Amino acid sequence: MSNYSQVKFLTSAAAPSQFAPDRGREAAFAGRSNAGKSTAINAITERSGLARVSRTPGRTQLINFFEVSPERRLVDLPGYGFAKVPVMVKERWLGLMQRYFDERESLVGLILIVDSRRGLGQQDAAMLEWALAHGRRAHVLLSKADKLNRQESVRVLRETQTACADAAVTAQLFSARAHQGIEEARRVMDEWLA
Ligand SMILES: Nc1nc2c(ncn2[C@@H]2O[C@H](COP(=O)(O)OP(=O)(O)O)[C@@H](O)[C@H]2O)c(=O)[nH]1
Ligand SMILES: [Mg+2]
Repeated sequence: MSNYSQVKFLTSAAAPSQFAPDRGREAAFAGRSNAGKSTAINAITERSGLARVSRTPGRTQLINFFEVSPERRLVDLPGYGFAKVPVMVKERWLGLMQRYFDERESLVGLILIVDSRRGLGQQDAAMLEWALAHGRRAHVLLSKADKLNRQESVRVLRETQTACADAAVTAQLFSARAHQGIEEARRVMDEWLA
């Protein structure tokens, strides 16, 4: 059993006043809608229903806080990049993310979920910059790696590592479906939350 299987839902926040108390350490998960973020959180925690896997991307506009142990948290950030989302919703998302990254002292690192078939996009790069701007760590999970053959997966990993080399961002291949890279992701989080 991993450290993460005892994780409990704490609270959902639509505004900074609703954030969980800013104490201890937390790791946040972000990614484009449909990148596989909920599936990754469920695989890492071995809790299939913890983060809802949705077929309607872009719906969640809440920050969800989960407690791993006292003063250790996982944070599920709302997805981005969904074209059909109204401008109002996008602006609200931007405002909420800005406040979270600017003010959150307990945020140690960002786990960024990127669909391995798409690779790192502009908004993904912006998320990484936001995280790193305040001296946090960042680690990229190249998700759905089961959809790529070996040659393709090696190439996307190398491209991502090259793109992130200056910024001290680490990256790995990940597949919830093939149970690939789950231990590697847990080890990164263990280090951040220790
Ligand atoms: N093949 C494959 N599909 C995946 C994997 N992880 C997620 N998916 C699929 O990708 C879609 C979006 O997943 P979800 O976790 O809801 O993405 P989120 O919007 O980023 O939270 C769903 O249809 C999942 O079944 C994976 O490791 N392999
Ligand atoms: Mg989701």
